[in-house]
Amino acid sequence: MTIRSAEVLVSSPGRNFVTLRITTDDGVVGLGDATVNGRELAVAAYLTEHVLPLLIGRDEAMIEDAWQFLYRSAYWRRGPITMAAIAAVDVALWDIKAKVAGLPLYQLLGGASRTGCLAYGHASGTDLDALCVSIQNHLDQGFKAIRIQTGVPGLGQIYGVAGDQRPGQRYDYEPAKRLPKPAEELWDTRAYLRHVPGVFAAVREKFGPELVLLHDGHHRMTPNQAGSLGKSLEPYDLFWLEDCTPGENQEGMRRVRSQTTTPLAIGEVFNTVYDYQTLITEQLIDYVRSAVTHTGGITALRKLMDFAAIYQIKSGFHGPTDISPVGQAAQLHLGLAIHNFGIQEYMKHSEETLQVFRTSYTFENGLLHPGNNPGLGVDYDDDLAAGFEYTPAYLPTARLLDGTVHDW
Ligand code: EZ4
Ligand code: CO
Repeated sequence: MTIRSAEVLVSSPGRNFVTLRITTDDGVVGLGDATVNGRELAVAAYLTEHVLPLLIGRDEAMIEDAWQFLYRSAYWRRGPITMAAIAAVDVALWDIKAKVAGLPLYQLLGGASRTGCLAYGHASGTDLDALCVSIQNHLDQGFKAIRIQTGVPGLGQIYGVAGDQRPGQRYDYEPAKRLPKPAEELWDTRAYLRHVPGVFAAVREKFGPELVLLHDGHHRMTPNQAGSLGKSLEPYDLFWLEDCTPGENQEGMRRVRSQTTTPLAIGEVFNTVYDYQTLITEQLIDYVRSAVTHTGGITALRKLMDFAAIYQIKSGFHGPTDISPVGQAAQLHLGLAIHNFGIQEYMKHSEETLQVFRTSYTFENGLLHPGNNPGLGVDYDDDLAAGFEYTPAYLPTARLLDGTVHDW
């Protein structure tokens, strides 16, 4: 068979998504996710202008060859836009291969290594009481692992904390509320560092020692501040502290690692294995945060995870709602199959999103499972998608109290 057509589908069912659909001359359809939150049309153009014309007529079964060709023939290497475009092609071709085989994709990746993928949800509250309500909601939904974020006294709205505390309101669909420019938030790292350990103490006191707790620092600390926070959180037994400092300075993580035994997770903004080279070989992290969508697809992330396995580093794939259900399904198949699976981030998509993307993955007793339909197990409804037009939407941006732009 060969690739007959490929289309880039941009839609906004609840939030913006870029989806690639590849169809073979036999009519087999594969889907890939190419969504880069806040920069969606850059990937759409990269695919439409520079990748799609190269796909038509290729043998869709030659996935490794397609990956190497798209990575090496571009001359320009790496970067989030390129790697998301390659990921979309890669995942769509894996979807096709598994459908042709009549198997769920995880079977082609070696089969299931576990009954399901431990998932963590996002609890948040502007204050401790609201946070505890949010944690209880997650426990009621069956979550066994929960990320907790709270407001900081003296600061207003902070990313990762629901602004609207009424039941059913969520912060994650369109954090910038579809403004033409990113919303600005105030940030003060010292105030944050003073506040967070007390929150963990109170949550441990109320919910007990067994609950798996995580926290995201969103790149806002220096390595020294991160080491200090990690140390002060040790009594509360975190599953991980995520993005405690910008990870692109890989050597900076040596400083953090030498200060604390709190497990560390990094990499949701990385796009290749090279971003992790020092972090992995020096065992400076415990979990790889990459998403299939932003790291060149299943082909690349599986190799990255095999490299990490040698150093006892596990997966913790990025799974916010800006990873489409196609991207989430792909990493559930990979997570189910690899030996060094750690945990999977899981924020349920909005009803609109799940109308357009029909999924077959399940969430039960705290575990996600990709389902047993052939391929990825996700279908895309064009008619419904047509009702949700793309609208620019940005993540918020952070400034220090004196107006200085800070790390996001
Ligand atoms: O801010 O998905 O761990 N999860 C996160 C996410 C990211 C957004 C960025 O697109 O940090 O909520
Ligand atoms: Co994060």
